[in-house]
This record gives sequence, structure tokens and C-alpha cells, in this order.
Amino acid sequence: MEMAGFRSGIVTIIGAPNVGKSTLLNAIMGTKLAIVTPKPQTTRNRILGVKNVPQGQLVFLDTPGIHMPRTKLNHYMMQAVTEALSDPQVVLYMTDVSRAPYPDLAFLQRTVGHLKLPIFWVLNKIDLIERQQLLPLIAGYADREAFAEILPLAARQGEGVEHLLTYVLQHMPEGPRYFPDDIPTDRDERFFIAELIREQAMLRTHEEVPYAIAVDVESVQERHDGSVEIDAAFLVEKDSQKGILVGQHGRMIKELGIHAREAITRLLHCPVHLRLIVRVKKNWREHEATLRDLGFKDI
Ligand SMILES: Nc1nc2c(ncn2[C@@H]2O[C@H](COP(=O)(O)OP(=O)(O)O)[C@@H](O)[C@H]2O)c(=O)[nH]1
Ligand SMILES: [Mg+2]
Repeated sequence: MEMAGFRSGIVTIIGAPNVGKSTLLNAIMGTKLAIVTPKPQTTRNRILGVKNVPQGQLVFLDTPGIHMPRTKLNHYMMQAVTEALSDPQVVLYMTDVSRAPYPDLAFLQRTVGHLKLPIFWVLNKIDLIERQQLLPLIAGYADREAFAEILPLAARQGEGVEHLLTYVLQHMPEGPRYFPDDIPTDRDERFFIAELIREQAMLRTHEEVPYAIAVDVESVQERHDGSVEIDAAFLVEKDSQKGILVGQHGRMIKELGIHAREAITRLLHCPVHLRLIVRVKKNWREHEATLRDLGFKDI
């Protein structure tokens, strides 16, 4: 039995691509669950982080940025958002103060209007504006009463994150501990390994290429010496993309492999051997069976 007054529930983070949703999840968790790049649509799945605090348990859901689905992959990405909105107790709606600070109320009405639950307006990236601009910016927004709380923060610096946790907890109902204390997420190691590899590829490629890349972790084997051997394949859609990812004399794939290996070593806390190959799979983003293999499915 939990102590009296134990609070718990689901907190869904939504907002436009690139406002800093995944960065906030990582800041809350104090560890890297979601990959972050300067490119929109980096997050493709719903990512769950369980934050245990002395008075409760908060289950955060990071979501892909809201956008119009153009491919089947995008369609699944938007389904992940819908799923994350099926049963939250609090919604964190994030905007970027340095770019488009004000909420899109029509959008909120459409997506969460029917839920009748507290919505926080989280203004992220306050490090990018002058401090004295912040209050007038918030005061200049007429529909403030649409929000249960208005919280400015800088997710990348971790500034305001403790504050946010305090407020979220106040809005949580009494409830059980949904996850054991030592289970921080619902995805397996393989998922995070694939994501860390994809992050390095996304950081180093441009235009359409980062969006045409998927990573399939084909095997993860522990060796007797305590190290781990990983085989992973990049999927791309065209030969030209394969050329870019491999790079001249294999330089690109070698370089990103080094960085991915370091990141995976931090994740697994043991030496890692990483073998990467690139496969061309025409139109994989529209290919139902491939998407299913990669873990995207109808809900
Ligand atoms: N300056 C600044 N940049 C941030 C902050 N939070 C996130 N970013 C950057 O914004 C970009 C998008 O972040 P990400 O978390 O991937 O956004 P998402 O698409 O909403 O998940 C990345 O380059 C982050 O480093 C912040 O508080 N301040
Ligand atoms: Mg993200």
C-alpha cells in the first residue's frame, strides 16, 4: 500500500515540432530517454518516462510534434499522439518563446478540448529571450484562463523543471504506483539503441535524408568478457541516400558509428562493439510490413 495522499497519473507533452518536448522529458528524467536534434520530427514514437517523487509517481509521455501526416510513417507518428492523449490527467502544451510563443487555441480545442483536464502552457527556451520580455509576453496573451498553469522554463538548462514537477503533482489525483520504482520506461534496450544510432545519422544528414532513415537493430549479444556486440542496419529509400550515409571511403558511417557507440556505451554501462550496414528499401515509409517490423502499428 502507498502512503495516504500518494498521487499518480499520466502527463502528456504536446506541441509543434522542435519546441523542446523531448528535451523536457530528458530533463525531467535526468537521463536521456528521447533523442534530440535541431531537426523537426525527430521523435517518431510515443516515449514514456516514469518520474518517481516522494509524494507520487508521474508518467510522462513525449510525443512526435503535431504535423500533417504525408506518409504512412507520419500517419503512425500522429497515432502515437492520439494514443498519448487517450487518458492523461494533465497536458503540457509547449511553445517556443523565441519563435511562436503563443498557443494555438483552435488546435488545442480540436485535440484536447473534449478532455476537460488541466492544460499547462509551458513556454520553453526562455534562455533565448531577455528576462524583461517574458512577463509582458505572457501578460500580452488574452486567453490565459484557458490554462491551469503557465510555466516558463528552459528545458535544455533544466531551469524551471523542479517547479513544473511541483505544479504537476498538485494537479494529480490520488492514485496507485503504476510502475515499479526501478522501471523508468516501457521500451526495451533495443529501441533505445536504435534511437541513439538514428540520432547520430539525423544530426549529420540534411534535407530529405534524415527523414528517409530508419534503424533496425538486428542483434544484441553479450560476450563472455562483459561487452556487447550489436548489429544494426540503416534503412534508406534510395541508393543516393545510401551513398550519403556511407560517405566517401566510408567516412560518414565510421564517424557516426563512433558517436553512436559512445552513446550506447553510456546507456548500457559496458563496452560496445557496433557493426552498421546500410540497406536500400524503396519507399519503406509507405511499406506496411516494414513499418510493422520497425515497431509502428495500428492501435
Ligand atoms: N536554447 C534552447 N534550446 C532548446 C531548449 N530546449 C530544447 N532546445 C533545442 O530545441 C531543439 C529541439 O528540441 P527537441 O527536444 O528535439 O524538440 P521536440 O521536437 O519538441 O521534441 C534541439 O536543438 C534542442 O536542443 C531550451 O530550453 N533552450
Ligand atoms: Mg521530440
